[in-house]
Amino acid sequence: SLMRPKPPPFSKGQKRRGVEHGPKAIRDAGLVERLSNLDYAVHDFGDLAFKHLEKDEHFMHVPFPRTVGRANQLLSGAVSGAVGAGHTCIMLGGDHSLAIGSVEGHAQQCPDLCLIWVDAHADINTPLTSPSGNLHGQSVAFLLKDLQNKMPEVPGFSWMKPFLSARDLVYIGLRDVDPGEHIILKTLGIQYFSMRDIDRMGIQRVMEVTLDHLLARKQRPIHLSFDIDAFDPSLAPATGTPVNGGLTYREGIYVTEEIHNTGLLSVMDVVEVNPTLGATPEAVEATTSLAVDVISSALGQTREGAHIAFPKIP
Ligand code: DIR
Ligand code: MN
Ligand code: MN
Ligand code: MN
Repeated sequence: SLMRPKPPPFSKGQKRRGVEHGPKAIRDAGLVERLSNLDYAVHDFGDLAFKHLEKDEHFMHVPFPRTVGRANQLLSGAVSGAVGAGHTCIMLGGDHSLAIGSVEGHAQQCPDLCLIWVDAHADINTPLTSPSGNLHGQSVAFLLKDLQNKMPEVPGFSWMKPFLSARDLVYIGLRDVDPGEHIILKTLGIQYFSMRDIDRMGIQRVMEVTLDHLLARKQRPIHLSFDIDAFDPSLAPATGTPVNGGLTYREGIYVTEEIHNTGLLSVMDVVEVNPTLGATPEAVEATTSLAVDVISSALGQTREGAHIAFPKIP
């Protein structure tokens, strides 16, 4: 099987520059080598070339709507092409607004996909509920059919229609949810596991309920959208909106191991790694090598070890 890192440098879904350097930093941390060691034939598509549009006024208080919309349109085509060619696709961000194009492109090939969103944040604001205006806090709202009549027509996004049902989405790791987002989560009955739920249930039970919720009726492709800020800031300091009390290393890796074990992972996003925000080179290195670990784990690296079929003890 062939897997393809597809890293678009991009930062216009939020206000802190630098996150567009995430893909290079994750590559430099050895991603391709690690995946090759897992016996994948890795094809690195390189970076997509996103244009910054000169005329791109705010929509309401949302900055760069056309630039973000256009970038996601391009990304959608790239992800759709890779998945359509039969490959597992890794999308490196860039900020989390890129999940709009990534999930949309995936859904073009796999309309029955389900979505696991691992994040400190719910990213489900609409332009009307968003306190910041930033599109990286609104990605999920663009995807959901259930919010269609709550979403204004944002310039730059007329190429897409919402396609995902609220019941096909599960959140893991939430701990910074805006009031408008909380109304949406509760009103739509979205399945979520906040850090409090992880404390209460343990990550093993959380994954059992997550996979049961999404896959019990029918096995289908999984889109894993992993915001590095889901991890505790002590592990992933180089990110734009860190929130205390996040996933431990072991909880995060357990999530990706369980998703790998379904055999259904189809596309994974890894976003919000910002190498310009680490306080020290070590802080940046910790964050990028964590990103490599979590991708490797999602693609089958195990903690217990592994061997090819039917070997003999040497
Ligand atoms: C906040 C922060 N909920 C917003 N969101 C972030 O701007 O909508 N998402 N940081 O990753
Ligand atoms: Mn996010
Ligand atoms: Mn986040
Ligand atoms: Mn963020």
